[in-house]
Amino acid sequence: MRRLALLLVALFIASVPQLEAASPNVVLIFVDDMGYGDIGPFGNTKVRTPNLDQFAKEGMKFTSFYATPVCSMSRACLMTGCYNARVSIPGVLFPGSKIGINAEETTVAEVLRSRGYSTICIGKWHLGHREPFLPTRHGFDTYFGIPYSNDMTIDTQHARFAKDCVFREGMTEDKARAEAIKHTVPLMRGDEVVEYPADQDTLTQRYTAETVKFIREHSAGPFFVYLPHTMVHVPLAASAEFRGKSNAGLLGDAIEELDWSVGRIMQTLKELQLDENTLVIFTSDNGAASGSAAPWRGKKGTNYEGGVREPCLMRWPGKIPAGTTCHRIAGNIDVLPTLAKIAGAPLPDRTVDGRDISSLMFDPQAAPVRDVHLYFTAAEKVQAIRMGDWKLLLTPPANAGNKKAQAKQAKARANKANNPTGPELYNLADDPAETKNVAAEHADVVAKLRQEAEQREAEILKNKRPPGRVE
Ligand SMILES: [Ca+2]
Repeated sequence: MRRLALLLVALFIASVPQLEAASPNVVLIFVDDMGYGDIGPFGNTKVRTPNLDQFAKEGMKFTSFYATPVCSMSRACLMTGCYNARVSIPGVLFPGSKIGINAEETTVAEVLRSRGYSTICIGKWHLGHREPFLPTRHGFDTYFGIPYSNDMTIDTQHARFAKDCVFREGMTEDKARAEAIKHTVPLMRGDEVVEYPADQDTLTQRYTAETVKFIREHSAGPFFVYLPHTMVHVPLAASAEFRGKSNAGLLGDAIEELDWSVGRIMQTLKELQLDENTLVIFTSDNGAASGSAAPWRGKKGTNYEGGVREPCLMRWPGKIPAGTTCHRIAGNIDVLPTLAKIAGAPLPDRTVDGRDISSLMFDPQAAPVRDVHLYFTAAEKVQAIRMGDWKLLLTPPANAGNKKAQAKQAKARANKANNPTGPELYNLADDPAETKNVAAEHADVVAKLRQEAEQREAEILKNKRPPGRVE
C-alpha cells in the first residue's frame, strides 16, 4: 500500500509541468554622482544609510561594478548594454545638443516591454532632451523628471510647456524663452514641461512618491521602474525634513534622503508582498563629484577607479543569497543582457558589449563572466583596459583625482626622462589605489593589454552605430 502511495505521488509530481517562474519586477535605482565611499555598505561611517545597510544585508554587494567617468555616456551603457562609443553617445549632452539615443537602438525598457512589462522612467534621463530622444520614445510608458543635469538650463527654443505648467519664482513662458538661466531646469511629465524652474529641494520626495504610486498601481506586474535620481549632482538639494539633519553637510542630507527613498520603496514592496518577485538594483552613474570615492584613486571625470567604480547592491530574496559580496568584474553594460535573461526576453538584434551576469547574482563565486573591461573617455576613446587584476592606462588621465596627485603628475610630465605620457600599469589586487605604476617592470603585460585594447577598440570603431540626430 505504501509503495503504491509513493508511486502515485511520484506520478503526480512527474505530471506537474515545470512552471517557469513569472518574470520578476525590476526596480533600477541609478543615483547621480554618488561615489563608492558615500554609503554605509561601502565603508562610509559619517552618513547614516540604515536602509541601504539593510539592503546589503539582504542582498549582494558588487565591488568591481563599472560605470563611466561622467553622465550621458553612463546612461548610454545602462540603457543599451553597449559601451557608449559603440552607440556614439559622448560624455555629457547639453540643452543645445542635437543628438541623443538613436531610435534604432533597443533599450532595456524595450527589451522588458517585449515581455509585457509596464515601464516608467522617473528622474534624470540625459540621453537627449529633444522629442525623438525622450524616454517615452524609447520603451517607457511614462516619464517624470528632468531631461538632463540639474546644473544646466532650459532649452529656450524647444521646450514644450504643458497648458497647466507651474511657473515658479516669478517665471513666465516668455521669460523662460528669453533667457537660459544656470541651475534652472525644467521638470517634465511625458513630453511636456510641467514645472519651471523645477523645485529641486523636493525632487527626491516627488520621485519617490511617483515610484510608490506606480508600484501600487502595477502590483499585478510585471513592472520595470527606472529611477535615475537627480541627486547627488550639484547643485545639491534636500527637502525640509532632511536639510541640516546629517553630520555631513548638504551632501550628507541629500544622501540620507536617498536612503530614506530606498526604504520607502522596500517597505512598499514588502507591504504588497512583492518582495520575492522583485529584483532591486542600486548603483550610481559615475564616481564621486563632491563625496567620497574611497578607497579608490580619483573622482568623477577620471578613468582611475574612483571615477568609474561604483557602489552596487542587488537584492532579490530567495534568488540572490543574502549578505554576500561579489568581487568579479561587472558593470552597467551588463544590466540589459542580465535583465533580458531573467525576464526571458530576446536580446536586441545587434551587438551588445555587456554579458548576462545572473550566474554571479545567484553565486558570487561563480566563474567570471567577463574578465575584460574597457574604460572610455568622454570623447569615446579607449583610455584604459582591465584584464583580471591588471589595469593598463594607455594614457594617464588628465584628472589625476586630487591636488597632490595632480602636482605629482605635472612634475612627472615636466621630467621627460620619467616617461610621463607613457602607459600606467597597476595590479588592482596588490595596489587597488593605483599608487605604483609598474609598467616598466612588466613590459610583457603592457604589450598584451595594449594589443587587446587596440583590437577591441578597432572592432568597435568598425561597427560603430550613429546617434540619433535632429536639426
Ligand atoms: Ca553623473
